[in-house]
Parts: sequence; C-alpha cells; structure tokens
Amino acid sequence: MKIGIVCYPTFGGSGVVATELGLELSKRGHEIHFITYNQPVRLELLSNNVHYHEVNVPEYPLFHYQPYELALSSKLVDMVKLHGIELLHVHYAIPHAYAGYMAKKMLQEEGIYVPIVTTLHGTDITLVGSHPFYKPAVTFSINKSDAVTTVSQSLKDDTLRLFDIKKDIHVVPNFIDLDKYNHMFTDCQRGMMAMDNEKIITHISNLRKVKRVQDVITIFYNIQKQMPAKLMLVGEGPEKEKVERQCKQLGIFDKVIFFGKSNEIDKILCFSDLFILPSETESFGLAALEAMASSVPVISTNTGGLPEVNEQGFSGFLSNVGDVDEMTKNALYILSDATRLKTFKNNARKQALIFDLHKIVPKYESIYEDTLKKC
Ligand code: GMT
Repeated sequence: MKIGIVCYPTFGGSGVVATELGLELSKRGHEIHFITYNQPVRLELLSNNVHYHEVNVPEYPLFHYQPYELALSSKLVDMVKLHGIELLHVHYAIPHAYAGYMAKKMLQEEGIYVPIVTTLHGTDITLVGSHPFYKPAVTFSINKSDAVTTVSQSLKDDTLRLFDIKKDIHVVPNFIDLDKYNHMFTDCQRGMMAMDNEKIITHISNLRKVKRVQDVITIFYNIQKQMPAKLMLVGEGPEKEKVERQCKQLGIFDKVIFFGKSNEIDKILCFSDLFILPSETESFGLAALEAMASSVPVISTNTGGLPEVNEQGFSGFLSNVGDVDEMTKNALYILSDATRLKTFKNNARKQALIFDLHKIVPKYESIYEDTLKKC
C-alpha cells in the first residue's frame, strides 16, 4: 500500500509511534510518505520506501496565527495526487484529522477517494480536544474519519465519555521494537554515570505539568536518603526550571543528571535500574514501555492506560496520583534486594513482549485493508 502518515515530528509519544509505525510498515513492503512540518526526530534514514514531504507555512504579517491546517491539507492533496497515496493515517486529532478531512473532500471533487484513519493519542482527547474551543471540530473530524483507533482501552472510554462519537473505535496499543532495546549483549557504559554501588533512577518526559516531575524529585529524594543513587532526568519542558530549583533546595542537585532532549533513550535506559512515571494522566505511557523493553521496572501512577501497560507487582507498581510515600516505599522494595531487583527487571522485559511491534503493526495493516475495501 501507499500510505501517507501525518504526525507531529517532535519527541512526543504520538510522533514517535507514528514514525516507528511508518518505518516498520516500510520494512513490510509498504511505501510510506511522512507529511509534516519537520523531519520526524526518529526518522534518520530515508529510503526508496520512506519519503518525507515538508509542509511549509509562509509567514504573512496579516496573520496573527499562521494557517497550518490549510497548508497541511493543500500539501496532502498535492502529495496524494503526485505519489498515488491510497490512504492517509493521521496521528493526533488536532488539527490532523481536520486537515485530513478537508484534503479528502478536495480530492473527492476531482474524483479521487482517499480514506482517513485517525489515531487518537491522549492529550488530543483528555487535555486539549475536550476544551470547548476545540470540541465541535474534534468531534466532527473523529466522526468523519473512515476508521478511528485509540492507543488504549482507557483512551477509548475517555473518548466515548467526552465526545458524541458515532464511529466504532478500535483499540490498537502502542508497540515497541524489542530488538532495539535488547541489551543482553551490550556494554551499557554504566560506569560513566554512577558508581558501582549507586542505583540509577530514570524519568523521561516532556517535563510538562501533567507529568508531575516534582513528584519524581520527591521520590528520588526519599530513595537517596536510604541508599546511594543517581537520577537521570531526560527531556525538556516548562517544568524544568522549577524542578532544578527543587533539586537545589533539597541539596541533591549533584545527584541529578539533566540530559535534555535525547535521541539515545535506549542507551540511557540500558544502565537504569528503575523508571518513575507519576503522571496525572497518561493514555498509554510509551516511555514506561520503552523502559520495560530495556528491562527496567516501572513505578507509575494507576491513571488512564497505565494499568494496561505496567502490571502491578510484576513489572513494577502502580499508585494513586500524588501518593509519593507509597511510590517511595515500592521503589525501595524493588531496589533494596539484588535478587528481587533482578526478578523485576526480567519481568519488565517479559511484560514488554506483549507489545512487540510484530504483533501490533499487523493490526494497523488489517484496519487499512478493511478501510480500503469499504471505499
Ligand atoms: O505525553 C505527552 O504529553 C505527549 C503525548 C503526545 O501526544 O505525543 O503523549 C501521548 O501519546 C503517547 C503515544 O501514544 C502516549 O504514550 C502518552 O501516554 C500520551 N500522553 C498523555 O496521555 C498525557
């Protein structure tokens, strides 16, 4: 199939999933066209089967807001016609599902039919999409999609609760390339980061309020009082300065390594002992899955789709949002005994096998085939 993929090209989970999906589909013989405003961060290699088309939005002083949806829908029309793209898979409803629908309508005028598959990722539903300013347009574009998927059952439930949806929603969980995170034969260069007796705790996110990064710091502060430890904080975002100040105030600044944005998540996870994800809400928690695939147990909240990813007492532990005491207790329980830590590490990897990309990507292929058959 010739498939157009529309996504955010940034470090966010939706862009990462869209990029990994496109790359895997290309390996399975499909021709993939990424259409977005920058080359997706995880898209390093373009090949015969993988193309990238940039959406340009020229600045014009009259516009207070530049009309990205307009530029995107025009680009979609042009690329569908130029490359014979058969189907558009848009990731993140806002504004991609809307732009996809406009492109589809413009193409129909010329007798070309291109179905739209929309994947909802989380904040497009729970935080942004349900805002009254966007809700009518988001409801419309979901209902007008030819197929709709969510990355967890929890996000499907949220979508049906928050919007008046008349379409079937397929749950297709996020997936992971297990080979990329198999560190069995890798030298993790742990010595560069910490002493042998120090435990390495990791948190990776866009450091937004929803991630509750201050809880990460509190939990780490409690852990390092009980055992030697270092914290790896990966990502950039609006909470960073607050978190830096918190580390200074607690006197643990020298025990926290701020990595900023990184394309080497697998290398960082390779030397990690424990991953902390205390989010307020999380439709899936791709970062937790990446940790588990690297054999890193997860201390998370029990919100949204996290219970579908992290298994209580097996791959880690789940607690109520904000319950930093329980999260500390569980972290210490895992870390304080070498045999127990090893068991949790093995279990984390086993749990990640459920989300093997070879099992999940065919689900998207069959949705594409069914959607094309219905046209
Ligand atoms: O987590 C974020 O804030 C980024 C956001 C995104 O849209 O990229 O992530 C969402 O989509 C990911 C991929 O499907 C999910 O793993 C994240 O759980 C989800 N984030 C939230 O629901 C807060």
